[in-house]
Amino acid sequence: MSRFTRALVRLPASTFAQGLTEAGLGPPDLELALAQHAAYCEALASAGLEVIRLPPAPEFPDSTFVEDAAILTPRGAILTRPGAPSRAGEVEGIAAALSALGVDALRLEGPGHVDGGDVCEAEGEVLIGLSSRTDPAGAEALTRALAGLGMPATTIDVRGRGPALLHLKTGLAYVGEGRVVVVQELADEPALAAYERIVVGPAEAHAANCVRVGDRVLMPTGAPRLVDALIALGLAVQLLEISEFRKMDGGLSCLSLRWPEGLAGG
Ligand code: CIR
Repeated sequence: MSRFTRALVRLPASTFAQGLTEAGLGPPDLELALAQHAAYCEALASAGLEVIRLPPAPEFPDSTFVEDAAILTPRGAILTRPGAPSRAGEVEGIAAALSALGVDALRLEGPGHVDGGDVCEAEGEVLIGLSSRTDPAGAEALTRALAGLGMPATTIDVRGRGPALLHLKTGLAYVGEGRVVVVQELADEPALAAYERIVVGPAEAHAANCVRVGDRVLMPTGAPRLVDALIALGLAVQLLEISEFRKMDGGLSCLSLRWPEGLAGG
């Protein structure tokens, strides 16, 4: 499992409420979103990461969800081709930020689409979700690009696996030591057979999008059973309130691009 040295984030913009969402949880409060984002950044910093904050990009309402625009691996970075047309333009800003930080990212070839939220680096392999955003052509292009970096990939189809799975990582997180947190819909996925699966029930499904950073797992509030399960495994848990991001279909992982040790510029 990669250790992370830095995290790249982008502050929510004034247009945040105009982003894509199917959550049906009502409009987000920007002031509260900014406060929750600040707490998220503090949690990353207290886990030992250098946090690099990009300014808001109001022309892209969803641009605070930086994870979807690039994939950072210990062997190199890859820019995505987001599946939602309104988000395609986010990639250039992330490319420029990465370049300024010493990372020359590869570009995916071909017509396919990939969102970073569908890409999960686990133990020695990269899991790629096929979703409403990442299509087979995109997954194939990404698999080729990862192979060029010496990283094998496995594809998991999350389409039709529960209405809430926007991305693979909406329902799955790699938390280290060969363990994944998964929603029930992915619990019996053959591609995950080699992993110890920590299954979250429907009432806590939102917490399957959690993030292991350093010695702790960052997790959204409202999932006490999962907290107990992780603590029982010897993991430390830090809870964060991300209600305003959930209103826009976002989770904890989407809010940062985490820099694996070994990646240039780290
Ligand atoms: C979108 O629909 O693209 C944004 N409103 C939410 C993106 C969340 N990103 C992620 O799960 N990786």
